[in-house]
Amino acid sequence: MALLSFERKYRVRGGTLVGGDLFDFWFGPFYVGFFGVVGAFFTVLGTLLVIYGCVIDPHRSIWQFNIAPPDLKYGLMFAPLAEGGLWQIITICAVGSFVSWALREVEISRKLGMGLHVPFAFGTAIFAYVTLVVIRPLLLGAWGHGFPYGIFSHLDWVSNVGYQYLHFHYNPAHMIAIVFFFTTTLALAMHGSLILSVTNPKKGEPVKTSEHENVFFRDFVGYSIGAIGIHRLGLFLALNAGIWAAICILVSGPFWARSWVEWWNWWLNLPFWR
Ligand code: UQ2
Repeated sequence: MALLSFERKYRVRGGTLVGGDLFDFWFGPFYVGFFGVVGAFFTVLGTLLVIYGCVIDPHRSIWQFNIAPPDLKYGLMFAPLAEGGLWQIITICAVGSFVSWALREVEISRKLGMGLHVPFAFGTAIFAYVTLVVIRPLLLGAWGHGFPYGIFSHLDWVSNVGYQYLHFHYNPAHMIAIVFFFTTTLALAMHGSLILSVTNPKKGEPVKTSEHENVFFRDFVGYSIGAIGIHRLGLFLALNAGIWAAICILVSGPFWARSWVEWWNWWLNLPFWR
């Protein structure tokens, strides 16, 4: 894709976190930077190892390929390559790749004198993944508690771990996470549809303004959160979806090892029912 004429103006030097101006250059439209190089290394190595893992797991359809974490007996040690070691190296590559991507976002934001909201938001998604495959397995004492890399296999893992706690939907942090996921889609549907509606007037009429956006919602629900407000709300909702998703699986096992249905006994045991 061709570089737009005004884009060159924003190709400013500096803002790097490491390496000074060693990797401070662009490859076509893409900023490289130290973390572009490190990220590319982990991405290429990780992808090749996933392909290798699929090749040594023969006679299966693409849906059934599986790169499993080590058996629980290996605890927190390195496992042989074909017995979960591959999963361990792929996990290191994935975390290295995601974190590099986030830090490259930081460098670009610093170059442009912007806030760090974008890398911060992506960091929340990384936190949710790291919680699943690093923090929770560490707290439970075995890498075998990580989830397997495969289409069906990771679905089976989610189902099995859910039933391990009898009924995962009774997990209060899971409930909160779901509410944030749903509210995020509500907010984006409201915002996306509102913006498209004001920018698509009848033929010959001018595009409507933010006044129309405010008035619509004041007429409709008696309140408008505002043009910046809806974006603050959206970021808040989306970050909380990821944060509570991480919390709900983190507490399952390390902090509550029984049925999530039982957890609600505190409600039945309140003194005023007696
Ligand atoms: C709004 C506004 C926007 C919007 C939207 C609203 C002009 C262009 C969608 C309306 C948002 C409200 C009423 C808050 C909804 C609350 C939740 C928890 C979903 O006022 O300002 O900017 O896009």
